[in-house]
Amino acid sequence: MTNRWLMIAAVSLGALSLGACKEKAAQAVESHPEPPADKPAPKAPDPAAKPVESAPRVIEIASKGNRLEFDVTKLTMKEGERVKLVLVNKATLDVMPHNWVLIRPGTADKVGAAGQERSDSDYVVPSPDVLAYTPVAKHGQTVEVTFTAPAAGKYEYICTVMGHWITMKGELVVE
Ligand SMILES: [Cu+2]
Repeated sequence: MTNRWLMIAAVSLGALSLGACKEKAAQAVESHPEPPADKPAPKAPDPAAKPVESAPRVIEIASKGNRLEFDVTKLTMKEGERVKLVLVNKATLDVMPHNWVLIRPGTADKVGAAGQERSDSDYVVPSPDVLAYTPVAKHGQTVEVTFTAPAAGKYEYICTVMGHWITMKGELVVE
């Protein structure tokens, strides 16, 4: 009998101490949370770093709904200025793709005629008359081109898609 009681006592004690151990372990985890993952300290700006080239000025221009016109027909830039020209095609018809092509003055017919059927190359045939151009934007799409404004003077911009340049045009003045 005595032995049996001892055994029961021992087993109970074991169970108790096991439970206590588990509790302790749980407490240990709670009171000693994982150290935070190593995060690199935020870098202070390096005074010796080269100045970042300033962001280009963003100029937005759009088609006038389904009309063959730009909503802005006169732009002004400063010579040497970096510009990001953003073209939004607001047409709702899928037969109305557009682009924005900056050209030397007086070359609209020449550049327009050269590119009007060239759907394979954004309706543009590069030449010295073409100073900058966006890819073609389908209806609802937005395209852009970043370039440096040319020497002071007057320029023209047109859409060269399928004859649009007859009415889809504007003037750029570079000061
Ligand atoms: Cu167009």
